[in-house]
Amino acid sequence: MRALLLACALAASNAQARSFTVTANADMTFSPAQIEIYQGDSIHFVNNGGLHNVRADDGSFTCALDCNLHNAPSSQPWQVSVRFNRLGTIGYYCDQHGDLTSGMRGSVTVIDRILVAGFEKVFLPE
Ligand SMILES: [Cu+2]
Repeated sequence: MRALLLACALAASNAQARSFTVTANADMTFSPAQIEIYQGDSIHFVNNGGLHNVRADDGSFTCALDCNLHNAPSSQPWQVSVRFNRLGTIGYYCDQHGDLTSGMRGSVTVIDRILVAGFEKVFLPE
């Protein structure tokens, strides 16, 4: 019963989460290079061509074929999903073509959906 309740709670919280695609490209860019999402949303990183991976500036994730042992730059058509729960802007780069300050870089800005204009209007009674 407890497991069932937990499963329902997770399903409910995931229902509103969204997923956005960011591609790693043959011209050594990420696109979109900057993206703003809500807390709990996911980024689906997709290798669109070239030898790439994604490494967070703060070390919170490093992914390619997976976000675990197979995270070195790979030219295979890998795809991974990373969920963002911490607020703020987190930069990331490709180990092969970028670093902490330059080259093949991107960033994800995670905002609290409660701060989004109009949110209260939708969910609170008039
Ligand atoms: Cu790369």
